[in-house]
Amino acid sequence: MLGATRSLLPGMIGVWLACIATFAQDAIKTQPGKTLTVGFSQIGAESAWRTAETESMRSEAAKRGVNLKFSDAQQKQENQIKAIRAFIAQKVDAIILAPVVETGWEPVLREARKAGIPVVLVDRGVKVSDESLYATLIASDFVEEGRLAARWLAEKLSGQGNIVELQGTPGSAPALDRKKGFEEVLAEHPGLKIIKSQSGDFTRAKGKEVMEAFLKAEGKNIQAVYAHNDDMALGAIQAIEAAGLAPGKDILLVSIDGVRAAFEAMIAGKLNCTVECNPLLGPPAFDAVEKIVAGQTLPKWIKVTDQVFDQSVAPDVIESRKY
Ligand code: GYE
Repeated sequence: MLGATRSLLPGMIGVWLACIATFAQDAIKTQPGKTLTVGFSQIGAESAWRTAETESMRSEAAKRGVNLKFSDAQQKQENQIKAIRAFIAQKVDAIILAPVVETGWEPVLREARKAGIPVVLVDRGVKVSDESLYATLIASDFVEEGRLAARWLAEKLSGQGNIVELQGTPGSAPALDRKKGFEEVLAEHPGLKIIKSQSGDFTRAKGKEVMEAFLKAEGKNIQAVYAHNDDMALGAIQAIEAAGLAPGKDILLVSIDGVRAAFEAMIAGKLNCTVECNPLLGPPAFDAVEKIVAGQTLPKWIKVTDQVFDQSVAPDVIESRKY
């Protein structure tokens, strides 16, 4: 038995040496100073928020001399999976992924890991059984954003009123979490009720369409709109005006993102409040990529902090807004 182990030893040492050589090669591949090639799988261009995020990624990559491979998935997970596979085939140094929905990523993330390519998640999270499948997530706390919106509305309505909800893309982290946080606070206010709730897919056009249907069904029964993003609130404003009602007065509106158009709508008195969600993720995303390729381990969630803005502060802050 002992003899057999002894005779295996030289072979095992050979395997160890081969492993060390592979690790060393990986280290050479990602040495500082070398131009990094990074694949970015973006969801699409559904909102002003997302356009700002894309722009932040592109300009930060250019600033740092990163060779950025950009892919727009037109809101489809299958396109994102294809893009990730293409990035793996091209042997990029890292992949940045803004995942459209939370589930269904495990197989492709395993493929990236097998190829030794780190994945940085930006803006939306994923549900996976093994968190080591991604290096870090850089995103806001969407549950907290939902709570902030609900607290603002509860105070404004003195705890009484019917709310309609425009949800984001079904199955996406911001839609699920913004609903969850909002409902959590609503549970403390029995006089506040969500009487209708439907997805407007984070777009202005769908927000308008769904709000038209809500107004048809409920009319003056609606005291407030909670929209999971500004674009849908802006669409809802159009529907409310078309129905002969005054947005911001007859029906209050609170939404999330804090894009420039939301500040303009607040100044015009049509939107009441926006909870900021910062899309300028280029700098933290490339900081993360650079640290990971240099061998550092990052926290699993790098939290982006946000604040609440309502009509009373909008005129003073609009000029300082960066997106
Ligand atoms: O709020 C919305 C969008 O994932 C945080 O996606 C992002 C959301 C953002 O299109 O406008």
